[in-house]
Amino acid sequence: MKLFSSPTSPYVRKVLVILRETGQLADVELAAAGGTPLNPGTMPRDLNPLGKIPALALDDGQPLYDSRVICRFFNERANGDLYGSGDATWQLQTLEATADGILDAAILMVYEARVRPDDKQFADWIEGQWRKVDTALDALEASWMDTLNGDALNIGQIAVGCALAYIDFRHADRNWREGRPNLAAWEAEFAKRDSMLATVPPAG
Ligand code: GSH
Repeated sequence: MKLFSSPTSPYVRKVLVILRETGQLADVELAAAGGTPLNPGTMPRDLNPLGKIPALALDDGQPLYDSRVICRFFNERANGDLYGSGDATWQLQTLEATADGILDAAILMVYEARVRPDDKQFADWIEGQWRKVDTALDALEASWMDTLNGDALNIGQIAVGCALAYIDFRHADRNWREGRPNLAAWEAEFAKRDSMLATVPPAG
C-alpha cells in the first residue's frame, strides 16, 4: 500500500498516528506529495480527483481517500477499537468531524494568506474562518472533555490532538489555550504520546 502524504499535513498526521498506534506503519510505503488549490503540484490526482492528501493506493491499485475513510480502514484492518460501538460510535465520529472542521477552517486561513495575491487578501473572510475555529474550540471545552479524557484511545482524541497541534503550528498567535484550561491540559498530555511525538511537523 502506498500513502501519499506530507509531514506538515494534519490530515495525514491523523493517519500516521493510527498507523503507529495500531502497529501498521511498516505495511505502508510513504510517497511525498504536495500542492495547493492553485497549483496541484505533485498531488496524486489519478487517485484522488480532488487533488488532496492523504490518499491511499491499496495493493490492487484501488484508491481510498479522505482521512476519515483511511483512518477507519486502518482501524478495521487492525481489528482496532478506535470508533467504539453503539451510540458511542456516532459521538466519536461527530467529535472527529468537529476536529476536521477546525482543520478545514484553519487551512483555508493559511491558503488565503499564502496562496492568494497580496492585493486580493480579505481580512474579514480570514476572521470568519477563525470564528469557526473559535466556536468549535469552545464546544470542545464545554461539551467534549469527558470523551477526550476517556481512558481508551479513540478517533476523536486523535483528530482533536492533530487539530490543536496544527493551530499551534500555523496559528500560534491566536492563543487558543486562553479561557480553555481543560482542553489545554488535555492537549499537553496527549501530545506526549509516542505516536504524536514521532509525527511532529518539521518547521516551515
Ligand atoms: N477532507 C480531507 C481529508 O480529511 O483528507 C481534507 C484533506 C486536505 O485538505 N488536505 C490538504 C490538501 O491536500 C493538505 S493538508 N490540500 C490541497 C488542496 O486543497 O488543493
